[in-house]
Amino acid sequence: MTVLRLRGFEIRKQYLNKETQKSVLDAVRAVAETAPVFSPMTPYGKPMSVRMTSCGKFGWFSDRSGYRYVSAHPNGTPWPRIPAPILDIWEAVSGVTRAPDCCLINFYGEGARMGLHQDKDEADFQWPVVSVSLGDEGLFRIGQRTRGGTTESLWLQSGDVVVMGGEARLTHHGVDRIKFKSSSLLPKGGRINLTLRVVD
Ligand SMILES: O=C(O)CCC(=O)C(=O)O
Ligand SMILES: [Mn+2]
Repeated sequence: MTVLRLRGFEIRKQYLNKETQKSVLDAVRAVAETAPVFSPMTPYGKPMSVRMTSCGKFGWFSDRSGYRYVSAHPNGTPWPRIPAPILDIWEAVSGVTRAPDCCLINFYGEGARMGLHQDKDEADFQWPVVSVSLGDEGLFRIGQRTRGGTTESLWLQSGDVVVMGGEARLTHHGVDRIKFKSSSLLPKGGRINLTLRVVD
């Protein structure tokens, strides 16, 4: 395992071994059984290309009224608990003692992407966001705290864990594209990214 630092992002390459990736994947599948993935509508009225669901006290949601955290899935059921194998990763790398209260699960199928954005719907930016990548490689782009300016990109692979904290907590980031079927973890292809957050 190597640790890269890019604009304050701490990138732990190959942090999760294959076996752990599989147990995290099983945990994600169990969450998606109670809380199925859906395509959130952007406030601009276009569905996002990334499909999402969440677990924890809060889940991320978006529609015409904007981006926000909500305490139930759009189908009305409370979000499932964050499974232990996912909490273990936060405990090991976040550097904080408070537990996360949201794990956003993003599923990128072929052609899905996520534009440059800041994670800024949480109450307190002293808490880091921890990101876990599974499945196909994704081209992760890192910008600046303010909009515009230069960016740097790197490929995130299955098992990579990124800690976005400190000076990097409000840095713009996004996923330009995935290399569909570049990993064998998901037999049908696709990329899963988990972000663990402290919301309230
Ligand atoms: O998919 C990724 O690597 C990043 C996801 C992300 O930035 C988010 O969900 O806010
Ligand atoms: Mn983000």
